[in-house]
Amino acid sequence: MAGEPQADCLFCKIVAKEVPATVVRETETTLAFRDINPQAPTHVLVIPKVHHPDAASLAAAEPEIAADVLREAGEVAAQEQSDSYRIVFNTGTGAGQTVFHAHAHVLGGRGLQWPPG
Ligand code: DGP
Repeated sequence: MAGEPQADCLFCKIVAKEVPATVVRETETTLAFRDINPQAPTHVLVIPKVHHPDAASLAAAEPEIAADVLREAGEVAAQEQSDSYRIVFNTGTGAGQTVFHAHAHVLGGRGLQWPPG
């Protein structure tokens, strides 16, 4: 069922504390932890605790939680003292999505080029 934990989902396992992660923020609905392969001095993933495969699916099914993810992304940037930062939602394998549990990348702490690759 939509939103239910998936046994084969890495980020559901991080939510369940079955896989360790360096958590920087946690709310009732979200978890923020450092990316294992950081692409910038600040590289934090903000995820909903509920399982949806990507950001648009989350927003369609549970818009309040999608808003929680966005708000927490801003809180992470503030906590990391990044006043300029980027929020990225890779969607689909062609865009580089490798984990099919909705997540925002919060990138900051260095200059970020536009357009991205
Ligand atoms: P994406 O490629 O957009 O699906 O982003 C998935 C990110 O998840 C990627 O930047 C690397 C990160 N990642 C993968 N496995 C782990 C893990 O076990 N722990 C943590 N903290 N991050 C992970």
